[in-house]
Amino acid sequence: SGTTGSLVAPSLKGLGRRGEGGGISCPTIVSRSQWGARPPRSRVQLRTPVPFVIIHHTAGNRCTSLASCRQQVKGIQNYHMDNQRWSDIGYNFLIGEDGRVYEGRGWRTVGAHARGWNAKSLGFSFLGNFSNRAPNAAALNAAKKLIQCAVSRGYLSRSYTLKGHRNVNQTSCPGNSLYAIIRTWPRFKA
Ligand SMILES: *[C@@H]1O[C@H](CO)[C@@H](O)[C@H](O)[C@H]1NC(C)=O
Ligand SMILES: CC(=O)N[C@H]1CO[C@H](CO)[C@@H](O)[C@@H]1O
Ligand SMILES: [Zn+2]
Repeated sequence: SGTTGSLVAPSLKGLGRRGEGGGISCPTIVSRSQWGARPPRSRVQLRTPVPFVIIHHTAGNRCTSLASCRQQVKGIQNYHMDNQRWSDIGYNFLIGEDGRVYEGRGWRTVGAHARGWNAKSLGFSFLGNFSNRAPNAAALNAAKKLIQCAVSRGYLSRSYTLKGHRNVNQTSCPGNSLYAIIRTWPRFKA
């Protein structure tokens, strides 16, 4: 529709084609400039490859299109920077039910997503509340590809351990329904 077209800048061309991303198994990654990120106040470099990947949910609204996921991600960045007073959006990457991955702090910057674990992990967060409902197949596939992508690009150790946020802190994150799924994935260890 015209409304959607007006929200999609020329630099977003190509994002409609899934499966691109430069690597064998990398999902489509919407860069910070493509979703309209604010610059971070500061950055601490992540020492890679890290041994852990930690899965979260945002516990907010779900999104199933590029336009609605961009709005969600912008809102989360504003909340983390303005209310939490963090230097940037907390997560390394976010995953939408549009099947796309949204770059947060990215591969090379320490996140703010799991206290005590940020410097040794990548934090991936599904956009939505997955307490009573599982993410759709597009989001689950994008997350699995993102993990493979992290290994193939050398940011995540080949012998990595997968965890849910609740495994490292007192929280319901990433929601019961999503947690029940990730605990069946390769290399999960509570
Ligand atoms: C997530 O969903 C559960 C179940 O519907 C609900 O109890 C909880 O309050 C929701 N979380 C937030 C942050 O809205
Ligand atoms: C061990 C650990 O990381 N504990 C933290 C869990 O989260 C609460 C706040 O939600 C912190 O206060 C703890 O330090
Ligand atoms: Zn979490």
